[in-house]
Amino acid sequence: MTKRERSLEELYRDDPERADALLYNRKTGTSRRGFLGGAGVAAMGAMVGGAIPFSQNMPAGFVPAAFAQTTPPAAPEKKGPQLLDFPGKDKGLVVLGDRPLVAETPEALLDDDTTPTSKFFIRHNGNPPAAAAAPDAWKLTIDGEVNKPLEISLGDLKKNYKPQTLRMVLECGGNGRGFFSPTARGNQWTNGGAGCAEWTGVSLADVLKTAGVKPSGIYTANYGADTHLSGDPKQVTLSRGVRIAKAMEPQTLLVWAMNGKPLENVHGGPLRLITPGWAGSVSHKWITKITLRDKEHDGPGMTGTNYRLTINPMVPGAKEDPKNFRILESMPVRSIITAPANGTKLAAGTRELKLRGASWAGDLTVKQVEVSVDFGQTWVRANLNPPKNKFDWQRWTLSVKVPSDGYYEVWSKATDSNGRAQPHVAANWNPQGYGSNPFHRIAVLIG
Ligand SMILES: Nc1nc2c(c(=O)[nH]1)N[C@H]1C(S)=C(S)[C@@H](COP(=O)(O)O)O[C@H]1N2
Ligand SMILES: [Mo]
Repeated sequence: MTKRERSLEELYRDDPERADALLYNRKTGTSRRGFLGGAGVAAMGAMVGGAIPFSQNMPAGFVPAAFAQTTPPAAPEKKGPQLLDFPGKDKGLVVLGDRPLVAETPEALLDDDTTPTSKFFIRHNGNPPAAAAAPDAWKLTIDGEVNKPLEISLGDLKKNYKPQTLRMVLECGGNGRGFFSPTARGNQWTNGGAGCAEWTGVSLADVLKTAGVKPSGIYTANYGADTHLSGDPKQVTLSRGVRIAKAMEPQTLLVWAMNGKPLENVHGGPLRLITPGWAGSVSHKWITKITLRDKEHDGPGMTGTNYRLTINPMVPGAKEDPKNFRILESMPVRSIITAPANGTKLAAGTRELKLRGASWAGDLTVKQVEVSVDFGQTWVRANLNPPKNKFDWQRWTLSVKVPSDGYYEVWSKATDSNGRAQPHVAANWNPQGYGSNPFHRIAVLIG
């Protein structure tokens, strides 16, 4: 790669519109409207490492997946992603923050039907408590708008209620945030703030029935044993809740086991809530208390622009109108390509790509997943598995033909059961970057 091409690549990262204009103007010397051609294609090909068979479909201002910034380094001074070093965790997880610890799972590590605990993402907001010495003695309190406040041990939860095991997606509310332009505040997740594990526990609804929720109990408030980063014991790290209807869904579980093993401390063990389909922050870890409230909860994480989407689109950076926000509840539809990995090089002469992936859609199911290898001109429908149970993800597979050696991008796009598809780029910008679910794109080089 020549010096000039390298700096063009840098320009692409910083200012794709200008980089694109440069490439295009080399041929036409005029406006950059239309398609990339001639010298522009050659320069782009040199950057991505091969001829681009479908270059005529590349739109202006397009940043190739080969050097789109998909895993931003946590520390700007470090080149490339910072990898996680944590007992029991895969070394391929990418650290987005170390105080509190936040780590995501690159898409290619989400290739298992059930995400192994070793590959499951981590999102702490405060300091986790010490691992419980006697898990079954862990106590959960239910109080507030109930007839009979209760305190129950984990041991009694296991004994007195009917356990069930469900495979369900847990996804951080900020998943996809890193795709927003301009940058939104918070951890710059790509698609890896999600995983799908087997969770064992009891329905929260069954326990709430014992306590007898009064008609005035319309919202929950969750509290856990982690402490505030400041060290101030009076400050609460995170306290979110949900409308009573979601709390009462049979799949909203008090969980003590993950993938058949006692729930690890890092994932909220010995006891956590899993509120599937909704932003991960309502799946409280190290849970100690659920208070029933007679109004929407207002704990840390519930107010301002926290876990909120805009009602009408806003101009990035404009003054925030509190009336224009609503709480993020169900997560939007998403698909990922889990094989091959982004940047895979295949032998010359390869004419078929064997693809695998996953897709999910919050409270909904996925109706279809489509794949394009020609920058979106044509789409092919993937084979899509049904979910094993409600809130499970749906794995997909597809074999696609390619006409020649060169640089390809594989794009995946899922559509939910209400007919909503993933957008081309992150849409509906909001200050804290929720709801970003653009197509997943990977680069593949043949020859
Ligand atoms: N007590 C407590 N629960 C919590 C959090 C937390 O910081 N403290 N983080 C939440 C967020 S934002 C997410 S995305 C999930 C992450 O769960 P995991 O670390 O097991 O992947 O836990 C949620 N539950
Ligand atoms: Mo999260």
